[in-house]
Amino acid sequence: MTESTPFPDGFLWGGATAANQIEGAFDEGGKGLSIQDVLPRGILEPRTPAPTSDNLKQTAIDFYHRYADDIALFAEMGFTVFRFSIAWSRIFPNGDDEHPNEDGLAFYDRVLDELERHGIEPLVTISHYETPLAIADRFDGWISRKVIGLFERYVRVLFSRYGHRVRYWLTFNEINSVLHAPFMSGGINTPVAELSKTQLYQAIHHELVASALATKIGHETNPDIRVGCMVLGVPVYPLTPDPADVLAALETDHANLMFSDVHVRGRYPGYAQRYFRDHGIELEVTAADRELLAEHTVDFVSFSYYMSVCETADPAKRIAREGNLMGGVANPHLAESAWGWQIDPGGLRVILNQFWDRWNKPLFIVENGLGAHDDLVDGPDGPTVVDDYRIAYLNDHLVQVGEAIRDGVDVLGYCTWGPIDLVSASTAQMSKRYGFIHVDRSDDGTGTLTRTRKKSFHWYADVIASNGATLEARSDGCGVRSASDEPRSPW
Ligand code: BGP
Repeated sequence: MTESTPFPDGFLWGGATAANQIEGAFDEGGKGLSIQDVLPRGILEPRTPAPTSDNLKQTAIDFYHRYADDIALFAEMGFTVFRFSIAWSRIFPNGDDEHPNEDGLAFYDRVLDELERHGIEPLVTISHYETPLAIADRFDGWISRKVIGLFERYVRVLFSRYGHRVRYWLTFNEINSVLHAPFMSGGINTPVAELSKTQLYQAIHHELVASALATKIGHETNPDIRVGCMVLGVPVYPLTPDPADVLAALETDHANLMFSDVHVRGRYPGYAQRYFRDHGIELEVTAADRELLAEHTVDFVSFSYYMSVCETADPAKRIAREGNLMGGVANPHLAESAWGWQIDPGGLRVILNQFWDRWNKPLFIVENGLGAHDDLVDGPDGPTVVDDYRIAYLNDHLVQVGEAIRDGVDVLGYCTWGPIDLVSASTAQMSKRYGFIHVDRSDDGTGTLTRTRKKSFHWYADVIASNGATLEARSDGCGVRSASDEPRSPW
């Protein structure tokens, strides 16, 4: 850290993606189907019985064939980390195959070669909303304990193949999202209306045990490996100071925090045990499960951050908002994106402090970004997108990361979501764009897939080159004040 920037030397700067949202080549190289192949409209509509050709993810942005050029663009921005996921169905096309698919493994060797060539640290998500479809169809996803064994087989292959060249691993993307999207997040085929709480929490328990098992195998493979959990990070504010609202916010918080509490502390917290008792949830938890959870806790906590939500105990005030899976009650103080996601840079500082105070584990922001409509225009140096709105969003969030670092929070790094335009998870659109790099593809599937640098591309390159010194604390950027104009001090 220097006077001009709070970001420590070695802070990891980069971007994050998921296989199903970028790779395409859905049936190439021996790949099997995944649950994403039957979600052509994202999570908002139910799955289809079989794959349909209107699914943009079948081609996505063709990273499978264009990875070398895309990684070169990331390197041009100065990335020091790139988060991507491995498609489980590329490695085990049917989920329970006896041997892994060598073509699938070789693809990720090539991706890692390219990252190494550019000195970019890989950050690998083992399971990012892309469970092999056969596991959903034959076992009802994570409801079945058998899936722990299938996951173990997959994880052992990944660590033995890549464990000496990948240091940072994440087990399940946004593991707490299974509460809101059981099929996408947990491969659970049973419709939500028929899914009992016991089934849902049994599936969650199996994922938590599988995550601990992956941590164990990672550490045994290579003691330098660092395994993190990955949660949907959402600060929950009471809608009003009414103590009933404060308690409602605490309960929503608990429902989310339980996942990282188990990952970090190695056991179910008291409030979770009470919830299970109060709701007649009886889980099958073996002595071996308990031991795995207790002994193989994570090295760091990673999370996505897009928004905060409000909570209230008053049903009349529950005005729902579209949101990143969690929805939530609208906050009257915040603006929102074109997709109704409320924008709250200060919430990122809040959650960084909350997580640090709670667990004292290094934190990694592995997703943050603005989904927006972009227009390609002619600039002095050729086509571009003048995405000042994206620059403002990212600037203001990064300023808050800096504030949290000044607060003493240990932050390993920051990845924007979708450094290159990709297919949206919730709506399966191309037009919901996050990237620094524009990809010529429309929602109807037309387009040349040409890559074009946006204005934000050059902005992020400067941020990285200066290790954050070029970030600007803007007056409307939320909650950044100098000590002299502090309006009040609680100290
Ligand atoms: C997170 C997912 C990502 C990503 C992001 C943005 O929940 O981990 O896969 O897609 O949200 O969401 P969306 O694509 O729906 O805009």
